[in-house]
Parts: sequence; C-alpha cells; structure tokens
Amino acid sequence: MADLIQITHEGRVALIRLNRPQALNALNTALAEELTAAAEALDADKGVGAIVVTGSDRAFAAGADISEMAEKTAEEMVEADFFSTWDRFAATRTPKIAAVNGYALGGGCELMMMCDFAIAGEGAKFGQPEVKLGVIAGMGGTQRMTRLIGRALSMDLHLTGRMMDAAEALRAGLVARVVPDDQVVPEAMAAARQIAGYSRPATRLAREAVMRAEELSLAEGVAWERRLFHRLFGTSGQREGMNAFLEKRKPEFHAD
Ligand code: CO8
Repeated sequence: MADLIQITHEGRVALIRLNRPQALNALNTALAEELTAAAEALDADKGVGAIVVTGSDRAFAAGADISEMAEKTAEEMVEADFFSTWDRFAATRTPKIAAVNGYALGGGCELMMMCDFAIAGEGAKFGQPEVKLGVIAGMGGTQRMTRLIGRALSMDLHLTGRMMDAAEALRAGLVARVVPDDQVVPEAMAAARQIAGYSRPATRLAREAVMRAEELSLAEGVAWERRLFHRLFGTSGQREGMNAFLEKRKPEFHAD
C-alpha cells in the first residue's frame, strides 16, 4: 500500500504531504496515526524548526473518511475514543503551517485549524458540512472555528454546511494569507524557512503564548506571556538576537 503521507526535508523545514488523492485525502484512522506519529517524531527532532502540512491540488482534505465511519456504532466510537489521535497532533509544539489548495472540508478544515496558521490558494474552499451527514464536527471544528472567526460565521458554516471561498476565509480570519494556487506551497515553505531560522525556544514559546489566548483571561494570559518572556532570557537565542542587533549584523541562531 502506498504511504498515506510523504515527508520531505528542506533544511530545517519538513513538508508533510497527505497522499490519498483518489479519496481527496479523506482522513481515515491509518492516515491520522501516520500523520500524528510523523508530527511527533519531527517535533522531537531539534533539526526541524517548522512543519508545512499540505494536500494535493484538488484537496487539502475533504474530511474524515465517511466510508470508514458510516457503519460504526456509538459504542465503538466511545470505546475507540474516535478522533482522539488528533489531540496528539494538535499538541505537537513545532510551528505548523497548513498550505491549502482545493477542498478543506469537515475534518480537513479542522486539521487546517489545528495548524498554527494557514496559507490558502485563491481556489480553496472551506466548510464544516457534517450536518449534511447527520452528524457534527468531531475534530474540534465547533470550538476552534468559533474562536477563529466568531460565533455568527461559525454557526452559519456548521448549521448550513455551506462552503466558504478563499476571499471570504481571508476576510473572516480563517486563513492568514491567500495567494495564487501555484504559489501556496512555495509561500508556506518560505514562511516556514523564516520561522525555522529563528531561535527554536522563541518560536515555540511564541506559539504557546498565542495559543493560551484561547484558554485564559486577559490578566492570566498577560502574566503567562511575561513568564515565557522572562524564561527566554536563559536562552542563547536571546543573547544572539539582541547582540546581533546591537552589533548591526545578522543573527545566527542555533537549535537550543
Ligand atoms: N470520505 C471518504 N471519501 C471521500 C470523502 C470523504 N470525506 N470525500 C471525498 N471522498 C471520495 C469520494 O467518495 C470519491 O471516491 P470514488 O471516486 O471512489 O467515488 C472521491 O473521493 C472523489 O470525490 P467526488 O467524486 O465526490 O468529487 P467531487 O469533485 O464530485 O466532489 C466534494 C468533491 C464536494 C469534496 C465531495 O467529495 C464531498 O462532498 N465530500 C465529502 C465532504 C464532507 O462531507 N466532509 C465531511 C466528512 S465528516 C467529517 O469530516 C467529520 C465528521 C465528524 C464525525 C464525528 C464523529 C465522532
């Protein structure tokens, strides 16, 4: 059987490509496990500073695999804690960029939202169409989308199942950038190279601090951020970054 994902490395950036094109990269259990194991291994590798996750030209991912789920019973779903693998993917700390062409629907849109930000092609389409299947989002969509784009639009997408185009997704804040379709992966790789060129603790803690904004009150979040800021003064990245600025030279960060 062909690998369900392909991983290539370019310097300190890893590119993960979902590889079930015949099923529009529908996310079955095997793919979830392979992708999560790969992300965890890359997360533990100090030589990797950023990860790009992408699909094919036609689909980032058209959702959880409906053929795998269709016959399952509630007992089986509870017993397997179906979809819990994705919590491990979301918990990886390396900055992750979703590079999205084509459909990002259901679980595909949810996988995109588990990444730290998304760069989409002009032809990309987004949605949470689970309601059309008699279910609801199950990989965090109702929660992450509502935090990202607000209740009104999130309700609209979850209740009508309609698709949102790239221009609307950009306006809504669902994606960070929209570029021509053939520029999606190059743009995401360039952003990933930029991130991977910085001090690894700085990018990890920046990510952690921003994520905390979704969980904490403003006062708690500001205090959390300040503690992380203080902690970075124990890293070689802080010394190198600030000294390089004062010495008017380009910083050389190490994976510390
Ligand atoms: N699962 C399985 N197979 C899929 C999926 C999917 N999500 N999406 C597409 N495919 C397959 C099709 O069955 C088809 O296979 P085949 O060639 O063998 O017939 C192939 O991919 C190509 O798809 P289409 O022929 O349909 O291509 P079109 O260009 O005509 O349409 C669409 C593209 C609009 C993307 C269409 O495929 C579609 O609507 N797909 C389903 C989208 C969807 O509903 N996604 C949500 C899935 S549910 C989910 O993600 C979370 C569920 C939460 C459950 C909670 C449980 C705990």
